Amino acid sequence: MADYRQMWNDLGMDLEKHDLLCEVLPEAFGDVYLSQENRPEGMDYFNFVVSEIHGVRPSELVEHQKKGGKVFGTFCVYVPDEVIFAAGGIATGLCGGSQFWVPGGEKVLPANTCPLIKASVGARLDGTCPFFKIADMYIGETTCDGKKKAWEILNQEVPVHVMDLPQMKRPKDIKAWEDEIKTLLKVVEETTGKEVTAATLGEQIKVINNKRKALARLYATRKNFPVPISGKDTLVITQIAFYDDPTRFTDQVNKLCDELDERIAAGEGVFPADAPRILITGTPMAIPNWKLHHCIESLGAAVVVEELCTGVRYFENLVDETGTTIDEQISALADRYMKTNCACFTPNPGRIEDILRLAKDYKVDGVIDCNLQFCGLYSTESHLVQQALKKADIPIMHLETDYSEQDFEQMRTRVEAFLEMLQK
Ligand code: BJ8
Repeated sequence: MADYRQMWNDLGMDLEKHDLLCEVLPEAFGDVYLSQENRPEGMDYFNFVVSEIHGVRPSELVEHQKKGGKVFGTFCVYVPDEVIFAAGGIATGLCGGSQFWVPGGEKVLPANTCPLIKASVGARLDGTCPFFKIADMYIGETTCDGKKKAWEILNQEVPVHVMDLPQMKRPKDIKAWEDEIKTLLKVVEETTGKEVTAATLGEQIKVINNKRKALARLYATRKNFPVPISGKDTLVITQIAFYDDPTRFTDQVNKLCDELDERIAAGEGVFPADAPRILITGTPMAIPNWKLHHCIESLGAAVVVEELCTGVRYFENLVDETGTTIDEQISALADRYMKTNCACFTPNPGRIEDILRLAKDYKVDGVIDCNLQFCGLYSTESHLVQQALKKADIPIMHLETDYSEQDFEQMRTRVEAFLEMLQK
């Protein structure tokens, strides 16, 4: 990695502690990613972005701030990036996916809080992630209890604007989300000092839709036999989507897809055509959480699709681009975002319908429903997910895990048994 110490120092980071993270990350990436065979050449860009994760993009964000720009950190796929970019801001995903940050979060949070929240709070309080330090404002949401309370703690460090996400999908709830987006627009305008116009918002709706289209194209390549790209590679690309420059990212994904199209035409893949095909559903996998994918794929099965926020929930459904006024555009944004099916909604039949549809479209052999420990929403919804899949005669296994490596062998044994069962 190039030398970014001056920047980290200027950001007030804990350099000594951060050095420890810089030591382990490349090794983990090497073990999980670079050890794969026959990877597409188009992965080079994404390898580079991960290898310089705390340097390349953070320096761009700092440059943006030097020119008077503002950076907004987000934690959920319901927060519309379009509005932030339209006001001249930059949105960057902040969810923490490493065990490294968990102890820092546990200093202020109950131990029985989900690791995603503990890691996110720990990354900020410990000063070991430049993204958390750079963001001028965090945008929270009222999705789960743990997050709601975490915003109050983080607000002592950095301004947090919380969007009140309705938890049902009646017309009045969609209207309420529209109002929340309008409030966000005002808050962002006040922070950046730039007005959002129908022209800038329309332009950013197109930019983010193009990113969604590129990801949809990438995922569609995985419907093929043999699958031309690993689940691990697709996961890291999706994780990068949360913080990379959207236009550059879209170009790189499309370039990779051109290569994947050639592979498909030549019948080339990364797993044998008869490798078991797995769909993963459950809680999001924030970077650098690659644990389950690594476990499944090192056992010879292919992860071909994810019903996750770091999966299809991030890019399915486009925003209608025909609105010509800000009100029309915000209504289109509310419609699109409220189509996402998170377990924080009640009832949430759309998620089960999505899983069944994806299982069919990607011709999966089995589903692994995996939630992070202490996520009451997804672990409770798992009952209904398992019921529906059993009814549809689709093999399913439920797993609960955290960010540590302690349960890796146990996870491996269970996944192995599940894969054997699929091959009988
Ligand atoms: S849309 S999944 S990103 S809320 S933090 S709910 S794991 S206990 S992340 Fe999420 Fe938005 Fe929904 Fe997606 Fe559970 Fe942990 Fe809460 Fe979590």
